[in-house]
Amino acid sequence: MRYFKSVTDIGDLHEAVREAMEVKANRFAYKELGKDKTLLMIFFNSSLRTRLSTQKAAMNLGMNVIVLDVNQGAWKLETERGVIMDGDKPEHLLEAIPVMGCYCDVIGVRSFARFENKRDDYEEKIFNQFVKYSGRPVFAMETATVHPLQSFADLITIEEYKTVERPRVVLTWAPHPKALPQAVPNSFAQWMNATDYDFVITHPHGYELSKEFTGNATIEYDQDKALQGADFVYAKNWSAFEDPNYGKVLSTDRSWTITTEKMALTNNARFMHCLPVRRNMIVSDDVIESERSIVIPEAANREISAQVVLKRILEDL
Ligand code: AN0
Ligand code: CP
Repeated sequence: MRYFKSVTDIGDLHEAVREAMEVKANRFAYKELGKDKTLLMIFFNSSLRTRLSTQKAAMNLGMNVIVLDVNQGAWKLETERGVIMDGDKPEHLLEAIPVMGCYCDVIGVRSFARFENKRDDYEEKIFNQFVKYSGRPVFAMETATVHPLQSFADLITIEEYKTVERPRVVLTWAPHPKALPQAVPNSFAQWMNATDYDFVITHPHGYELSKEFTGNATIEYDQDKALQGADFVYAKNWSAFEDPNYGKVLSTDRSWTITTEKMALTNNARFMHCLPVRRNMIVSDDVIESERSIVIPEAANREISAQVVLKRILEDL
């Protein structure tokens, strides 16, 4: 594998999950694979899980790891071509990227949607410049539009916890005070559509996601109806995608918060969230602390999804 961004980059999902289980059962089996190879992780945005789990995965494979927080300690980067650089940004991404490529063998990039220009976000301007100019394999650690390491971990988790062959998986919007990217729900929809699960998305009017990711998934505007019979409830906030509201918060309606009453509508569902989560906005204390909540094993599987991706990249170096 040279790039990891879309569900199609991972190929057959049954095979990917099988490999994930194998890695999970023996995570040090491939510690020679990454010997003398360096992973560079570049963060334009904050992270707890992605940072720790991806570094751990790389160490399991015997790799060296360098982490760069672009906004803390590195030069501020200009990302637009043609700008007269007389402002507060001393370095251009077009030099910085090939320089970064000199010091590593594999690059992971986290660069969220900026909500300044929808076209730039959805054309993945930043991620694609790393692909084009670094000369290295590049994988997404949440880009402007997708978070595939999260979705892969989510898939592994559902496979581990499902009790029926074809579970009903409900992705529900939930309220949040600040505008969040669509990357997590976009990827989740893309990956769920690639399975044979019964997949439903529920959100208030105005929160429609890009068809590029939701495809033919069922959209149900009535959350209570959507939750009926659910085996997994996957909560997430996202900001509006459709123009003219791109990147805006249209509602903080707390009747969409996942509570014990909402979970009672389901088929004794498991509760999932990628984390970080704002309690009593997205989900009540009771639900996230309940025995049906699997947010911690879900986060633990981030190490596994990252390790499968890094393993495949190393195998093809
Ligand atoms: C980010 C988001 O919603 O995309 C990262 C989630 C993994 N969340 C926040 O910024 C709170
Ligand atoms: N779920 C996730 O990606 O968390 P972080 O933003 O903490 O990395």
